[in-house]
Amino acid sequence: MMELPELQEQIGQIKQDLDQQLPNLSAHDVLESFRVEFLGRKGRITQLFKQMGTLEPGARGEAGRLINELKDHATVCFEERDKLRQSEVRRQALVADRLDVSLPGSQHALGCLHPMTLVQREIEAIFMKMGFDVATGPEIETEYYNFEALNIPADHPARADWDTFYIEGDRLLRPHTSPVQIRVMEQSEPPVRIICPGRCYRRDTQDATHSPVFHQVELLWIEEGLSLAHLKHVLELFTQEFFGEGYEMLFSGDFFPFTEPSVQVHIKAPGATNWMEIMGAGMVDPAVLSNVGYDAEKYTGFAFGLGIERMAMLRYGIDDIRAFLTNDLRFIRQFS
Ligand code: FA5
Repeated sequence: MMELPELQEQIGQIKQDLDQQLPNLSAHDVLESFRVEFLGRKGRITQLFKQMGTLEPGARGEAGRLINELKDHATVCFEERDKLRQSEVRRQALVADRLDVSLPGSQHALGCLHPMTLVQREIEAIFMKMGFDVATGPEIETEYYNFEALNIPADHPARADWDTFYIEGDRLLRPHTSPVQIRVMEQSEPPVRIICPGRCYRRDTQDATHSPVFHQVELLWIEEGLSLAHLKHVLELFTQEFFGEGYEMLFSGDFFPFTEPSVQVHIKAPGATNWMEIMGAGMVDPAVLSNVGYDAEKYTGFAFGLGIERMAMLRYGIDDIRAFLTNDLRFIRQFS
């Protein structure tokens, strides 16, 4: 039979050993051997519980209370140290992962928009503010939309005015944006108020003001009661807004099979001596209105097609259209 004081002595010894180890319990393996030594299945505290059976029954209650107290103490010590260890592991991971924000970052080269895109967007914004919608059409067109519907039959000499790239059959690369007018009118009833920006192709010899690939913006307004005065007013508002003060505008007579009367519009920059032809324009020919099923007695309207490159040249004082296509970043970056 064991006496209670003997067990109390053992408890005191175990507590002393346990407390001695506390300052060193930081690493995982030390903590683990602490747990095994005191709290494990064969640990010293578990052994104490087993010895209770050798006590007199009257002393067992007190012994159980004392051993449980010791067990609670050991458990709390273990859990606190384990928590500290885990937060230390996390801290070390954070330190190892630390980002030095004072280091120079990696540089990403910033692109910029091509002046053609900028000018096209600006033109669109001005006309959208006036109430025009933006429409687009295919760059590969048919002879019907590019010529016939625009009142230029197959044998008409005016076809030669558009030095067209033919592909095969009746397909061609559109030399102007006017076919989009027809496509839009076929799909909608008057009033029609649209602009159509896009790329065009011509077998033009390249020089300072001509390129085989260029851009136009077409405008079309069909409604009752429109006259050449409305066309002139829209153009004045537009050039004023796009160029600002000091630019002059000149109208000269011209011929297009799809407008009657037809004009060419020329612009002169402040201080310049030369006029630059920037667009063809006119009142939409009644034959074109009839081709799309509109009542030509009731509706009138006007249209124009302007060259975006030439607008940009005038605005920025660029004297050669080829600058837009040479991909010289020093040139392109000036505009963004
Ligand atoms: C036409 O293309 C007509 N479709 C314009 C039009 C529309 C008239 C609606 C009436 C009603 P023109 O061939 O003149 O017209 O061309 C119009 C503009 O496109 C020219 O003033 C010019 O600014 C531009 N342009 C024409 N060819 C070239 C080219 N090869 N390079 C650069 N710009 C060009």
